[in-house]
Amino acid sequence: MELTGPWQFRQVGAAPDAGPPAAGERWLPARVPGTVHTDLLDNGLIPDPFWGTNERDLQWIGERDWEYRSALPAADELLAHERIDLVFEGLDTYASVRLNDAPILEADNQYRAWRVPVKQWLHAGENTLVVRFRSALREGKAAHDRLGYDLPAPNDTGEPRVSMFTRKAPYHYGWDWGPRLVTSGIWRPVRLEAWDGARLDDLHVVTRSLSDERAELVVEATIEATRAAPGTLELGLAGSAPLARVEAALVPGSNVVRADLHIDHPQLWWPNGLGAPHLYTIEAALSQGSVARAKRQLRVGLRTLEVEHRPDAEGKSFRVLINGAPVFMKGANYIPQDSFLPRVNGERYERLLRAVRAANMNLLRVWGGGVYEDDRFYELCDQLGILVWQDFMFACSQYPSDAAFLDNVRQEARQVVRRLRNHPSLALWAGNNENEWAWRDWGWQQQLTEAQLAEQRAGYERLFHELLPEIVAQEDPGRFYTRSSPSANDDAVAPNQPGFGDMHYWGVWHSEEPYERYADNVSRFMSEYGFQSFPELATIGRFAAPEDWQLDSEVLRAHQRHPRGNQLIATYLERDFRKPRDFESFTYVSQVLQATVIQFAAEAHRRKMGYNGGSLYWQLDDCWPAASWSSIDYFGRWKALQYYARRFFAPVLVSVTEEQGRLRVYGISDRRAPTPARLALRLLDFEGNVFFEKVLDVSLGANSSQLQFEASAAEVLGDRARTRVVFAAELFEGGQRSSRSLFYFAKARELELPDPELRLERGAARAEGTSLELRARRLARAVWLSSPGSDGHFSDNYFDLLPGEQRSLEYEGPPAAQIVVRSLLDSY
Ligand code: BMA
Repeated sequence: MELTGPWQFRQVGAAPDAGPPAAGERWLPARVPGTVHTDLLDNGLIPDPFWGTNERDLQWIGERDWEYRSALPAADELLAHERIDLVFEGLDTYASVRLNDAPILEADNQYRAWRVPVKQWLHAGENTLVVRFRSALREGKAAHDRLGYDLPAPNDTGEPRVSMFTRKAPYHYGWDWGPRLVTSGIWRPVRLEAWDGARLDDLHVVTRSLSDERAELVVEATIEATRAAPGTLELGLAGSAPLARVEAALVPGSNVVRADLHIDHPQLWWPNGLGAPHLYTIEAALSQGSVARAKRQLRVGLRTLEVEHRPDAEGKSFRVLINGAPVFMKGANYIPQDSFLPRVNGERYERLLRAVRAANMNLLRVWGGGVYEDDRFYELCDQLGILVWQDFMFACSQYPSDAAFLDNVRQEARQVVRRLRNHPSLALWAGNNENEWAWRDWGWQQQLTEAQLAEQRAGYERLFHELLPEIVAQEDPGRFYTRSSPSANDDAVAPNQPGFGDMHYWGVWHSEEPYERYADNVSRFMSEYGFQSFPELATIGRFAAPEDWQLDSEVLRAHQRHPRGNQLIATYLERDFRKPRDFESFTYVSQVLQATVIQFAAEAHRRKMGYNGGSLYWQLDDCWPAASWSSIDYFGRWKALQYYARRFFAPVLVSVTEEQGRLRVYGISDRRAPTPARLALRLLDFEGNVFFEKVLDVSLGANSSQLQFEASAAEVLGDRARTRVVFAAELFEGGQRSSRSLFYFAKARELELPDPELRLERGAARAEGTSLELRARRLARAVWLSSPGSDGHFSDNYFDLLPGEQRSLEYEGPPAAQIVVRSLLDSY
């Protein structure tokens, strides 16, 4: 029985310190799952925290204590059960729970679930459940004072920084892409579970061996029993005869029952792009005598997955092998989709993960500054063939390591590993985000005394080199654990050292290096690199009034959390593009710039496949509407980068470079078998005159990047001006174009772009949308379709059209929407 309410909430204790009109101690309607912030918002007591600079005035919420209550009706029928458990899937964070005034639980970890047997406190009729939250900021401050010195956490915008003391999403305390909104509340579902005799606590499915002929599985069931009695566990595949039946003599408490299963001629699970992500549904039924006790369904995928991370001639590898063969990982870093997590519903998960699949990605990294995601997230990843690199939730901070803290983390890790280990999408565990690198290179050690240093170093090792890998080895044996990202997992090798393990490369952006440097900074797995942009006006309009639509307005600055963000965008923009004529043009060019830069990096990474095992840009999504590194904004709108990603992560890619005067064309394929293709090369001017043409029959090697054509750039160009021509390389398979690269010999700002004379024709409007035909008379750079005032999605956007080219598109949105088409020429 899920306890959805009605719930009420109130602030605890008066709020003597001035500040805004506090909610007072009145009981008000609340939502569970929910947060205090969203409940205050729903009651009209605070303005939208994302609007304008409102965030600043709402800091008091995180400093107060809050209380939730609900009446819990208990019918005789419920009370007749032998056991009644109250289960909280998540409490944010320091919570004292009372049932009919009896203290039943003290919680102190947002990431843990809590199960409390409550039958003894329940009575017939109405029961009162009260959850009181103490301010995480005050609790953190007390822990800070007990430690007696500051721990580094550069993204925490508080004073002092206390986020590391609380097992709560680090990004709630502020980040360089997100606001500081320190929530509390019952953030995941609460339920009552009534049962008798025995219940299925957990199922763990392990693939023992896998071949085309046969899959051998072991299912390990954890069963909680109330008394000594026999139990029967039956396992089968949905819709077919049982595969195994085990009789067990259950003892009171926890029991582990094992069963072997096999599946003949199994269908394998493949990540996106390589095959279907086939799932089997395993059904488990627990009974005692003729009484059914519990039933559970579990969807499993059969695949082998290995992370190869071993010393070699070039350093230390880092690549993923699936079903025996290396697979290049293409994807992005994922952050929580909202500052207020319970707002992320199934539809938002589905929309985002479908966009990930559409962009030809096969892996997301669930970054360590957020949360272990909802089950829904991993289920969708299983279904869509998206692998998950799962960080433990530690990021860019030094953490305490006292016994209580470590014990809390141990419980958290055990729970989360058990919860996620059955997902075929789960690829690997990582201890933390950037803590190893930060400890070494960010000046943290200089902030500490000798004694503090020794204490912190030992604590770090205890947590990330011992505790977490031990839990993974016990609960999820065989799954790869890397102690940090980036890391070479070797004390003698610095994290981020080229050639050794994964790399976060931030020379471009943070160090202002030209983006061409991406090509010289490819390591064994590129787990982070990124570049910011602004969202489109429709999104900006949701947090700023038109009079604030300028870069230096207070509101725009409040929605740019990287201290030098706007300046960096401007610096890079000037290097490559002409000065945008107005604010909207600026937002558009910022997106084209971001997409151009990240495409350059991702192609360089893919050209080095084999040596390099993957490319994950920073970052996929946003937790609020703002300027950031994301490719999809808070409202789900695709930025230019998301469209570009679909092209640069395509299974087959043609990539063109000019290096030391040599023009090189690479054919890149992720396919499992060699692919015959036709490579068509042309040099043309912006009017469509062709000066060079060549067609080659090529074979794209399986899972490889190969040089397919090379010539002197000067020879190809002849006497044509670099600013007036484009080199088009296209790959065709069976007459169908699978990839195209348009290579320009000059920066966008130097190109002498003619008026493309874009012509848009609309087909008949249908309920789902409208077909469009777009034609360019001359070359059109970065064509941008938009539908001001109505929120539609274009099947493709932000693309170049060659002279005379026509493109069919679909517009999904209101049939009567106005559609505007522009190109780079219109931006200056
Ligand atoms: C990386 C991430 C984040 C951060 C991003 C942009 O290092 O791990 O901490 O948001 O850079 O600065």
